[in-house]
Amino acid sequence: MKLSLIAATLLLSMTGTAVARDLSTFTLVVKNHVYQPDELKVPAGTKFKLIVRNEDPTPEEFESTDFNREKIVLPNSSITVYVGPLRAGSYGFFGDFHQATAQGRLIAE
Ligand SMILES: [Cu+2]
Repeated sequence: MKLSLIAATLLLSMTGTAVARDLSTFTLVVKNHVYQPDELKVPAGTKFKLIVRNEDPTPEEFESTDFNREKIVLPNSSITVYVGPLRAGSYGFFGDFHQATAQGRLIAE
């Protein structure tokens, strides 16, 4: 990814942190290069917190073009991303380093 994108992502993360305290939190786990769950229900119309934990011995990159996030998850580590508010609908995400298997969706409702 481009440096400007990294900067923008960092900025988004930081502005997210200020209001993070009361947000609903959801967790995704990457294991064997597969997201568990691969379909996650989230609330529409409100911001929420997503924790992505990588239980593989290799790095992954949590990425979504649908809700515009991209963040490296080191082996045996977690990241936090702030998402939303989303309109009701289905939003794909994937693991950029293992796209053949690491695919999932957020279902906002
Ligand atoms: Cu990427």
